[in-house]
Amino acid sequence: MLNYLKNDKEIFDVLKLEIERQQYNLELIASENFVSMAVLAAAGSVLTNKYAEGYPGKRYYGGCEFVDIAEDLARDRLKQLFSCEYANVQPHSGSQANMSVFMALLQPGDTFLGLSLDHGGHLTHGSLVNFSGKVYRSVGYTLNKDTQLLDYDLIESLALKEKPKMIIAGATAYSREWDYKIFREIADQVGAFLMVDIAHPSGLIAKGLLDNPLPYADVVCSTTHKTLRGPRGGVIMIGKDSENKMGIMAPKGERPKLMSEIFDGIVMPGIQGGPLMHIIMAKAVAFKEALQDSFKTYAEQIIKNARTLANKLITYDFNICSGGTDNHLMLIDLTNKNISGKKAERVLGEAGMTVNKNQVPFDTKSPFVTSGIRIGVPAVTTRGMKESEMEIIADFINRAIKNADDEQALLQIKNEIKEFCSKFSLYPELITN
Ligand code: DSN
Repeated sequence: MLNYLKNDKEIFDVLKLEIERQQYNLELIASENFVSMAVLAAAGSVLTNKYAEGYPGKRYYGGCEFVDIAEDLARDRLKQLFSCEYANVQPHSGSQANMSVFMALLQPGDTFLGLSLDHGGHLTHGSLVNFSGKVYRSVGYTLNKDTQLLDYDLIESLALKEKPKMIIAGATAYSREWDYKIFREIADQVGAFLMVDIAHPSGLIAKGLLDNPLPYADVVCSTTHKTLRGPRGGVIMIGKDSENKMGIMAPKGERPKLMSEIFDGIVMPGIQGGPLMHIIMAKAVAFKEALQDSFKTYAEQIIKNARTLANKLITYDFNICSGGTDNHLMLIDLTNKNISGKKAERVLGEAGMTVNKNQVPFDTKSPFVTSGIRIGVPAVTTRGMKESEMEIIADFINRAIKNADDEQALLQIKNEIKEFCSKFSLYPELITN
């Protein structure tokens, strides 16, 4: 692949350095993963050349007969993965999938509930700097201060008080399981839509290792590039399609629109134009991979690895929020280690480990500094690392945080990690070609 860039020295260097960075560092960002060569090939294919506004069989451009097959395969495979009746694979990102739901179900100014960003939510779940908090009236629910777990009584009382039109379940930095049935019951009490954002755990849900929200939610959104290990992108799903619930009257003599038709119309032409057909084909490839039994083994290993890493870090006196993890990530409150999340991110980076600073529940530090870091294991698990490697990684993390101000010690760890990573080869084809 590098060969094709040899006449553009600056960009050649960027790609080479990034390939090496991925190869020789420990990728511990919870929202990242390494796609297969097949996904990479599809994402880098000639389908990038094709305009295909519309949907299979109903496009605004000619020449779509082959990309139609790719999109149909992506939709069918996604429906099979999550046992749902409707799938839209066109959203360019998780944020755009979420924006489609707001556009479909709410009117500007409507109230909705979402987990506060500083308690593990997402920008699109109501942050005031995001469209979700600017266009709509967002009310954030928080975690329980003592347990750092979801507080369903609090969510219920907030729903009864605020009478939201929609409730969002889902997070980017919450390591525990969600009770979607309770969310459904709360939503039903106040007549709200229930949207579930499974961007992070979708790969684990697809294989039945965490609860599937589709039977409970009106709509479920996800990204495709985290635990699902596909190309960057978003998807929207509905468990059981039905007549629209937004009171949109059908013109006389016409049947009412289905929810699926409303979502299709919002994604395109509502907020997007031409779909990224190369990415849609790469999604289809990734969904087929996720349908294999081997993906269940992978997903199980993610959970084992996250638990092992969290438990080992606890033995080094790291404070894991909520005391542990049920999924692929953990949030670490570093207050007792006297280091901010911002500094820890830099220090771990210097030692060859990539993480992100993250606020912890009830954090007193700003999002730019933070008291914590978020760690995830999907990417290192893709590389073939197992429980014994997680113990070694915990040791690397502990040593780096202990030696935060010792450049020599951090360099020593970086060298050890480089050697450690060499045993788990990543994209050898890309380094040599
Ligand atoms: N930025 C993603 C994450 O890291 O969780 C969410 O969009």
